Amino acid sequence: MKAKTAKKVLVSVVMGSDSDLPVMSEAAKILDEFNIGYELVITSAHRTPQRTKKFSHEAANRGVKVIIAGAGAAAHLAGVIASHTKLPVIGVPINSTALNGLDALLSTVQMPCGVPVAGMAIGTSGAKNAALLAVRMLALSNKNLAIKLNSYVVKMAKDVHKKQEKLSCLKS
Ligand code: RP5
Repeated sequence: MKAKTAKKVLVSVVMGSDSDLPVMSEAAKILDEFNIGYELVITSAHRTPQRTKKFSHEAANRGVKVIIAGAGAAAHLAGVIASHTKLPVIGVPINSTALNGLDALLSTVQMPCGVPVAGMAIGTSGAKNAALLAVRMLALSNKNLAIKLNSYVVKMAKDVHKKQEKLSCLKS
């Protein structure tokens, strides 16, 4: 486990394997954009169950506020982490098998009552939204972050308007 920056780590971006990194790095890019301290952690619910348990038990005490967990196949990582911590856990299903991520999606979202995981979409959209959801959670108690989040949403809407204008120019 390695801190990405000297900033205080508020978000753990966890993944089951390094093969998940191309997708999960999309979450990291969003966190960078918001200047949020995060760490990248590889641990597997199935291959390293003890490491996953230890990570989950220690995360809150280390100051982590939100955990984003991405995994493919029979993706139990987010659910197992959520069973060992009371921190909010956001699950990202990854398309890494012949089932194109449907296996991971169902494994991530179909949690039994009592152990919540916020399930995202499969793949990069899910990873990006996981980071944005973490930003929304952190923004509840961080005014500067709330302002940045507002600007992000305003820019997103402006970009849609620009696309419309571009389209209208092409048509006329
Ligand atoms: C899952 O199995 C990982 O999250 C990954 O998506 C998938 C395949 O892992 P590798 O065989 O590429 O290490 O546990």
